[in-house]
Amino acid sequence: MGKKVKKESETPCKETFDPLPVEGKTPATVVLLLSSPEEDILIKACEAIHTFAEKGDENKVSLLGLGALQPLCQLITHSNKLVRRNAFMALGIMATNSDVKTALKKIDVIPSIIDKLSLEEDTVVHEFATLCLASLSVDFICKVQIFDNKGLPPLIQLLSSLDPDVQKHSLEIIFNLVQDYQSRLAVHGLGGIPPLLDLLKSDFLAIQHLALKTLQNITTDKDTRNTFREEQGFENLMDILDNKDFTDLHAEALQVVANCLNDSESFQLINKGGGLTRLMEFVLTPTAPEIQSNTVKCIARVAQSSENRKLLHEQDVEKVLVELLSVANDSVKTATCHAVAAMSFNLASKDSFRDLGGFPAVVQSLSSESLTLREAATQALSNLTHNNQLNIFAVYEAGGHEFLVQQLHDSCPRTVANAAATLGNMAGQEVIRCSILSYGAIQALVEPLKSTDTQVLVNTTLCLAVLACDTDARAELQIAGGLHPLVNLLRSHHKEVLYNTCLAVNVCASDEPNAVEMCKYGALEMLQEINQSVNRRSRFSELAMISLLNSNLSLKYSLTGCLASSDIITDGFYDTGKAGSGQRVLTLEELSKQPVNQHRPIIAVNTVSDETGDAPEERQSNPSETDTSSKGGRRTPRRRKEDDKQKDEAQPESPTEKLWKMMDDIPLQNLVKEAKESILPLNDEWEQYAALARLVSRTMGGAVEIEKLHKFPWELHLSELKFEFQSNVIPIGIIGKGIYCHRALLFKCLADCIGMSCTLVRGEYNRAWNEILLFKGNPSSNEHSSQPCRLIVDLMHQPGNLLKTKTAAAVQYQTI
Ligand SMILES: *[C@@H]1O[C@H](CO)[C@@H](O)[C@H](O)[C@H]1NC(C)=O
Ligand SMILES: *[C@@H]1O[C@H](CO)[C@@H](O)[C@H](O)[C@H]1NC(C)=O
Ligand SMILES: *[C@@H]1O[C@H](CO)[C@@H](O)[C@H](O)[C@H]1NC(C)=O
Ligand SMILES: *[C@@H]1O[C@H](CO)[C@@H](O)[C@H](O)[C@H]1NC(C)=O
Ligand SMILES: *[C@@H]1O[C@H](CO)[C@@H](O)[C@H](O)[C@H]1NC(C)=O
Ligand SMILES: *[C@@H]1O[C@H](CO)[C@@H](O)[C@H](O)[C@H]1NC(C)=O
Ligand SMILES: CC(=O)N[C@H]1CO[C@H](CO)[C@@H](O)[C@@H]1O
Repeated sequence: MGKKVKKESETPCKETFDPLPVEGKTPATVVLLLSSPEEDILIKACEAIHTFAEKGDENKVSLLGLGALQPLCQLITHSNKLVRRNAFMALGIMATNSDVKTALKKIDVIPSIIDKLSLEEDTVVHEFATLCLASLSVDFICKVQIFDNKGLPPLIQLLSSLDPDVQKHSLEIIFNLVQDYQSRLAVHGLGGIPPLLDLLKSDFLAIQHLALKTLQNITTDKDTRNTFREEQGFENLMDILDNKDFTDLHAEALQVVANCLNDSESFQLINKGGGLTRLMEFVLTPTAPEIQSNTVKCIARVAQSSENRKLLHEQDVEKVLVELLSVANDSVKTATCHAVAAMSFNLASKDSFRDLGGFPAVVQSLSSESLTLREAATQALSNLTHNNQLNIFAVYEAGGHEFLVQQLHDSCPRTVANAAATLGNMAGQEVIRCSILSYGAIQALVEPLKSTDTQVLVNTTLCLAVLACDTDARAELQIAGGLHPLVNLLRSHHKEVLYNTCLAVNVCASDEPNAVEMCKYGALEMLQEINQSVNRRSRFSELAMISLLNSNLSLKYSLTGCLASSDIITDGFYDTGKAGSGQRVLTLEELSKQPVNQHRPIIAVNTVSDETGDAPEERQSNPSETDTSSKGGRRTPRRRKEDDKQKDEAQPESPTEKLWKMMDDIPLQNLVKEAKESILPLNDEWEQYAALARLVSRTMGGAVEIEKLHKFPWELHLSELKFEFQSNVIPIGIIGKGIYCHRALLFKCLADCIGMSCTLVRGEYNRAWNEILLFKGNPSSNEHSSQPCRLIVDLMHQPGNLLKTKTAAAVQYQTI
């Protein structure tokens, strides 16, 4: 404590008197004397107890056991001044013992003690009354009692006592009290600030410390700060900061300054008096790290307001900050990173920081042992790289992205969140994105995706959405098992998390394997649910759902059993039947390579031959390729590999043929041609649909009476085709006998090819149908209303019949 050493409680007995009358008596007898009716005896008994208690804790405890406490608590209110005083001396000393304290709490003594804090009382009474309260005031209940019994006003008065012990004890009580909200707010209103400021000039270091700590607590309140300013609090603090003899107090004084700097008024005040320049000088003079870090805290506080940031920037605060980053103390660096983050709301400051070469030091901090430093450094980087290309490249050049990827494994959620935000900022640049990915960012993001911390989730999902612009990244995410946790986040009820997750799902769905896997985890169902909630639905949830499905109609049909009229079937479409839940929908290539099995065939659509895009006529004119047999419109397609017998030879084809190709479907090409030629010219829409229906029906075995359906040998036919082509995949055009599901698919396929419009809906038990939308009225009547009419196309029983939805006929067509 340097030269100023607090005067420890010297012999408190300021007036001597003869202890003889109780000398030689046992403590038990003395305690009994406390009930004496004679004041002289009481005075002496109290004094003897004080003396005895002062000798040690054992004595205090034994006095407690002898029942000294109760009478003493009464004697402190005795009408005789000397009795009161001596009783307080005894009680004050005893109360420093924790057993006594515990016993004392059970006696309702606090009101009587507070009562004796009035200025009429003797200084000695003040000293021991406050000593007693100081002991008690560490306890929460006692604090409340002191407050409720209006203890603060007399205690604040006693801060100006001439006796340093009274000052110190009162200050201790007040410090304990202001740990709680209500007292913290009360002190300034009770005139506590001026005496506290006076105590900053005390000759006793302990008192100065306590006064600063108390100020530090109470200046968290805005009104208190206003009073503090009005009472020249700043000038007092600056005097301390300017005084080299007070270095021990600087760190605490700076804490108070930091609190006050939350108000722009304080900042103006401190700046007007040249305080800012002084702070900057202060921070650069090599001092204790605690002082440096507290000064930077002041700067960070100042930087909370945009005007202040401008001023700080004009004063080249960035230069100071960059220098501080090289101080070899983690506390200093941490505080500096916080200040940098705060300053980076100022755009010019962000640039200065880069121009001054600040990035390498921040990046270096990422590999520090200190958790808080890493957190602060990632925070600074996240702010500095926000919307700032040059800073992004500066971090990249300093190798920051590699360390940031490592931070994604950090145990501190805020660090992870900040690192993810920074990487997200950086990944917009392709070069950087590739480099980030090369350090395993995708793998590192998988764990954070399972976090329960909202901020982590917000930032990692966004980061993922940016990184997943890269095809390889998406593949990597799948391999790393990231799609499942990502899809799980679709359950989130946090707006931003959900929003970003949808964004990421949307990007990831651009690869079919990913889309398929995400569907497997229930992404579609969840998105459908989200789409039903007004609160949860967003532009991105719809986008995500659409891209999941529309990137792949085969998948959509398989999973949802429904294609809208806007879903246009194209070549490569295939119908695997209804996908079992959790079952992966295999690719057409995979399916066609499977050995022939007993399951229903996969029906594939392919209207083109390999080399040229269309012109089926030309092909048809080549007799070796087409063999249109008459029976049931049955047509034989040309095999892709030209000739069955030369399968082996066909395998090592030219290198340009690496890609697996679908079997050509000449009959389908012919059907498309026929539809175009015979149906499009019809000028009534009803008639067009009916004609198309008849064409489809004719192709697949003609009308079948509902009663004879079970005799219609479509299953045998399909088995034969599978056997004939040694494939589970059957091109739709070669099917000569098909029922609802095959016909509806062909109908949809032809309609889409020639620009007519219909849906395709799968029902149970091989049912499927097409729904069309036509305006009311039929060819025979001229009554056309503007009311559109939903119709089911009969392709089976009375082909060409258009059945109004929900009618008995339609329902019968749709169900068994
Ligand atoms: C009061 O200040 C002390 C440091 O002097 C600090 O440890 C304590 O947490 C503060 N209390 C409150 C409630 O702010
Ligand atoms: C100062 O403001 C910051 C944020 O602006 C806040 O976190 C802090 O608690 C405030 N401090 C005081 C002492 O009011
Ligand atoms: C850094 O400074 C803090 C005070 O701000 C101090 O507590 C700590 O011991 C210092 N660390 C080192 C390594 O010097
Ligand atoms: C990332 O998380 C931090 C909290 O750690 C938050 O302050 C910040 O706004 C987040 N960034 C983005 C881009 O959402
Ligand atoms: C989402 O819901 C809206 C309103 O219910 C609906 O119009 C839209 O078609 C739905 N989107 C998808 C993709 O299902
Ligand atoms: C649809 O998804 C399946 C299953 O992954 C895939 O095999 C097929 O190539 C995709 N087809 C289209 C047209 O997107
Ligand atoms: C744009 C940006 O990232 N702002 C952050 C900068 O740092 C502060 C904390 O100092 C955050 O609260 C901001 O969100």
